[in-house]
Amino acid sequence: MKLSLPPHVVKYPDWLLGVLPDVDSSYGKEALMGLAHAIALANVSQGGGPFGAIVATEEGKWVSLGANRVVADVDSTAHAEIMAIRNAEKECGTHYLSAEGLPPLELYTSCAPCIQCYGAIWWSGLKTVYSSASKEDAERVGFSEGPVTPELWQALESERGVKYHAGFARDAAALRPFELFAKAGELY
Ligand code: AZG
Ligand code: ZN
Repeated sequence: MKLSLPPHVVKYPDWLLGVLPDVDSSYGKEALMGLAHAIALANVSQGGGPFGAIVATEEGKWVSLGANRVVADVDSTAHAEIMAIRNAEKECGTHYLSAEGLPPLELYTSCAPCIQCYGAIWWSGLKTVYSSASKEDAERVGFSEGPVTPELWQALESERGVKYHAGFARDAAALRPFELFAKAGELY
């Protein structure tokens, strides 16, 4: 099992890769969340939902990107977190991101994961999750996030060892994708 860092094997559209100021750089945790916000914002202009996600190493090397493509791809599972997890697994050549030989991997998501993404995180092998905007922020513009509760996050930690940090860098940039989406996006 070999993590390819760099070069990346997953091909991304130019608009998505273009969000990264320096493809080869390491980023701090706030910067990684800033990139997730930037993906979410750019994605709205690309016909997607206001959600972005990144999988990275603890040292801040990005492994994969994800953007919500539910409407664009006609795929109810194409949430930002799931896209980032799928791409990370392709990148790492394994369906389990805690497989032997891989460094601990972290998810940065622009918004608190919905019930579907909670399930995907459960099976992914990710070690840590940082989320920024809240379930309420998403539901305010019409999304339905499902019955995700603090107890479920506790179960994820006690049974799978996943640390969850909610409300990370929930600043103006975290809310901007929802503001743009409310004016211009297609709700589903
Ligand atoms: C969503 N919530 C999150 N966090 N991410 C997505 O991609 C979503 N799509 N609908 N709700
Ligand atoms: Zn989701």
